Amino acid sequence: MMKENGTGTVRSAKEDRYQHHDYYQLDELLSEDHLLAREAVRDWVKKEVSPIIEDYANRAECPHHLFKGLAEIGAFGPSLPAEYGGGGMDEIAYGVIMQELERGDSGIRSMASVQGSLVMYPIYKFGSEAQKQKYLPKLGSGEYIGCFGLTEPDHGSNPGGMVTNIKDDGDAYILNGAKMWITNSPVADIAVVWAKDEEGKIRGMVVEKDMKGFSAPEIHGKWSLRASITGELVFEDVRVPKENVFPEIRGLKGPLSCLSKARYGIAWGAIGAALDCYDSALRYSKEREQFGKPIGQFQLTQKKLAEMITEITKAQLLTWRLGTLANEGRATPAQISMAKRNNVNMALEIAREARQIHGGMGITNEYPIMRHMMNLETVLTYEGTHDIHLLITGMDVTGLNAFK
Ligand code: TGC
Ligand code: FAD
Repeated sequence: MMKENGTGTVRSAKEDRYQHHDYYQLDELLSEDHLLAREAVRDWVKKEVSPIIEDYANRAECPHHLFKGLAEIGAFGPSLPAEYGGGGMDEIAYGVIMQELERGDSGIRSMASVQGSLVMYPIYKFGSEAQKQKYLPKLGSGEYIGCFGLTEPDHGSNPGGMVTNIKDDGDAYILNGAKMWITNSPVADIAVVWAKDEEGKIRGMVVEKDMKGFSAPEIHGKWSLRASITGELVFEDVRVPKENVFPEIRGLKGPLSCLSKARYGIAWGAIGAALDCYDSALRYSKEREQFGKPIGQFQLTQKKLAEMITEITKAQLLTWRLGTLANEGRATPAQISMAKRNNVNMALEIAREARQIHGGMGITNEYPIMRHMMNLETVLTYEGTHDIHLLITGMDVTGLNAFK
């Protein structure tokens, strides 16, 4: 769809003209399966996400109807075993899928991150066989929506201080407390919840939406991640059967190991948002004319674009290597922190530069830039803030802990 704006011809971003950018021919490092998975997700995003996402973000509404489609393209737990509802692929396939989803919108990638890495993964990793059989197939097929409750109103960066708690009551535990900022909670069928037992040890459990005393009110007023629904989890004497509690895992390493899985996906995903901003800015710089020539001919515009593709290429290399380490089971939490922090910050800076290249048009929803930029403010904060990940790297290289 062409649009005349009086000073030249500019295309509407709702017609998704995205083309992949691979400056260092890194696609040669991907397998046929990775490329096929990526293409399938890219096609799906162009068909199902791009035409509607600006409207949903504008109305601050979550396109729930995409859950089934996400399941069909294998976006839930791509690297989890197929017999447990996952995709049976490797960690790089998981990464390229997250990248394509976030190229569409961080909120769509969030849907997949939470479902696959924060709900299916802990049930797969820590659940009893009965819990796996009961929940994983329904989560993998999108029949159930899940959410992950770790953050509390007074305990965000420091989840170890949580006050949500369980007390033994025969064949059940009585759960009390509240969780805050929980992606998908108002629409979730089940919540993976982390709470302290009477010894102060963190335990994980599956809470079902119909359990008495459990509610999940929506949080309104977000300027970021507007096409994703966020809410609280409130527990008032909720009776959680013991069979719903993960049998073995104790301590913060339970939820933190789920976060490692999701942070890895975000490291890949953020590159998708950066690529979309770069792609739009590059095209705009060739189509938009000022002073009688395309703005892409000005050195200052070229500097912006050259630095963008340089940073994207560095992030692609970092993340590909992280993926090979993850495939070998050797990616450390600190390495994942470095990639999450670097890539999200890189994407946010690229969004800001891309907005400048689009001039005034960059602030409108004719282009995806402001939506990505606002989304990335959340991505910079959730799954561990920018500064928390810096301190994780600092701790890793010095051996000295800034948190204690
Ligand atoms: P600390 O004493 O360092 O560690 C406790 C235990 O956990 C182990 N551990 C990890 N294990 C696996 N993966 C990781 N990434 C791990 N990090 C630490 C650690 O070895 C230890 O094990 P053990 O056996 O000795 O008990 O814990 P700490 O209390 O000092 O906290 C450290 C800190 C600050 C790094 C941690 O609390 C942290 O990462 N804070 C950030 C919180 C966060 O990321 N929250 C995210 C909430 S979920 C979310 O945002 C979802 S958004 C979803 C979406 O929409 O996409
Ligand atoms: P705080 O921890 O209060 O941090 C405020 C500031 O203080 C930050 O800049 C932080 O870096 C800084 N700070 C804190 N401690 C230190 C320190 N030791 N040294 C230096 N600086 C420090 N959580 C879930 O459990 N499940 C979800 O599904 C989920 N989804 C989310 C969706 C959205 C849209 C958002 C915004 C958040 C979501 N979160 C979720 C919560 C998210 O993980 C937290 O917001 C995040 O961990 C930060 O916690 P906080 O907001 O309480 O900030």
